[in-house]
Amino acid sequence: MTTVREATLDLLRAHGMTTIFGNPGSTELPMLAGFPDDFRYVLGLQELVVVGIADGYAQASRRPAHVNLHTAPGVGNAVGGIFNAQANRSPLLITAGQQVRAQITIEANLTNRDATAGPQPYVKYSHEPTRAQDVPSALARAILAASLPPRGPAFVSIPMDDWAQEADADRALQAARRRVSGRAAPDPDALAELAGRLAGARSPMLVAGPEIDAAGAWEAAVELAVKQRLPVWAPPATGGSRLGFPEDHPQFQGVLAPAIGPLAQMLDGHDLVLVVGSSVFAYYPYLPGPLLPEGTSLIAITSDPVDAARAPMGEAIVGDVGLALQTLVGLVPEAVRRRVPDARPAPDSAAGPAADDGTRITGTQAMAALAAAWPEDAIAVVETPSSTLALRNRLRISRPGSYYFCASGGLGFGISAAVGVQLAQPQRPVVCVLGEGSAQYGITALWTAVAYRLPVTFLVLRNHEYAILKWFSALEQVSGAPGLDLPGLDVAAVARAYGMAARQVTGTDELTEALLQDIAADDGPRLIQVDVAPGMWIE
Ligand SMILES: Cc1ncc(C[n+]2csc(CCOP(=O)(O)OP(=O)(O)O)c2C)c(N)n1
Repeated sequence: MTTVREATLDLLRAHGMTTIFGNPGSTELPMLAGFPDDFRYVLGLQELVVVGIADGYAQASRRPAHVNLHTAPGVGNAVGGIFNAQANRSPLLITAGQQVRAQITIEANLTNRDATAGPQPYVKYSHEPTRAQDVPSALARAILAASLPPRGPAFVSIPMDDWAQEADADRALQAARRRVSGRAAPDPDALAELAGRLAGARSPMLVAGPEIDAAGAWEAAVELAVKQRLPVWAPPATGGSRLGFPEDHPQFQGVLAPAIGPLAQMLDGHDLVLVVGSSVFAYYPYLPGPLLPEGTSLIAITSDPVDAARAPMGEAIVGDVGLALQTLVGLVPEAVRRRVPDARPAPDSAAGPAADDGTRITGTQAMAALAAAWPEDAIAVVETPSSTLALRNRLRISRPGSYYFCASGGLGFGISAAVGVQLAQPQRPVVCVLGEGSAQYGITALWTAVAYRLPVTFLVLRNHEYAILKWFSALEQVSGAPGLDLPGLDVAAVARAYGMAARQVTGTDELTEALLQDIAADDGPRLIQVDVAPGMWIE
């Protein structure tokens, strides 16, 4: 007899999903019993972190990842991470344990009441099979739903007595064999019309979004920009989970402002704005103004029909952004008369004046030190709110798959995702840049980095406050808000308690030296903490 558990393991093998990211409880033990040798279990110590690790792994491997959660309280802890994963378009199969079927109606302890409602509305599919025999089919559907564009998490709740039941062998086999391709080509007529409009535009520009990276389409984006002499912008950093274009390219102009009024001003003078692989737009905060300048048209290409319908302005073409870019490159003529925009000036290597008392550097100086130590093949995982723009400007990342940021703004992503990215990309150095406040939300993932000897370098910028919230306070004309200071947090000490080599450094020279050493080391994770002055660091 084939059990539901055996059929499920075969299904996961058929999808190459032999890594399970989890935090176990009693309701998951029957699934994990006699854990097979060809599977790997990656333990996270709290569910937000488990989802974040899987999110990083799924993005950096471009493959669906399996998260296994404890019943109701585990799913509850995970919801922030699930929210992040849907914004990041991470394909996650999320399973959770449940009471035995005979005790669900009487709501015995640990019953996950209305289990399918828990992760809503952030999952693409949420189901608790009505029969044990349907578990493999439900999981197959969840894997396919998660993997189809727009990618995202899908959830299945599984009563703990289902695993030992006899599977429906035929259904399970058919479920394991299913494959669905989701790379849909955009309407060729719409692309042909767009190519004509691009060619005829006086001053078109390209906004290159995160989906280009997820689709492996950097090359086509560069070809289109070069052939059409387009100035290229990144969408607002708020939604920029990945980079869609080399930021050291001479045609790259910078990152768009995140608010309605200032963003529209940056589009001024362009008659056609082509947005590829980005939502239109991840606005925050609210600074009103017209959505588009007079005389500017906007056309977005996205694989997400919901995003296409939701956008507040412009036209949209739905389809795979890689296929769209390749087709457009073939259709558009070489633009000859258009002026190629000037490259952005290189950042000042002196990185500006020192901060006040000599013991603290600026965020800009910290990012300049990071740039000085940056190996070309390194990957940045970023959760440093007041220094994100300085990081982008200083690193000017030139390779695809080298930048991960949480598109939803939910904290707890950084440390966890860095662990997942390093698991997916063991050959590349991973550097995780954190604010000391942000670090606390995913802090237990430091333990996972130690336990699995993952050579991530964590850089903590400590400014003793929630600097970005003070910046927002000024913007929102709020004064006297409590809870914005963080005196005395020592992330290096916490890291040491988790068994990680960690040190405090002072000044840019010490910081650069420490980064060079720790990024080169490959015997496990290291953490460097440096004191920075509070402020918003952009240059
Ligand atoms: C889960 C979650 N809780 C709260 C917030 C609100 N929040 C946004 S930025 C921030 C402060 C981050 O502080 P820190 O990492 O020290 O960075 P800094 O602003 O000082 O650069 C907070 C609390 C959030 N984004 N996500």
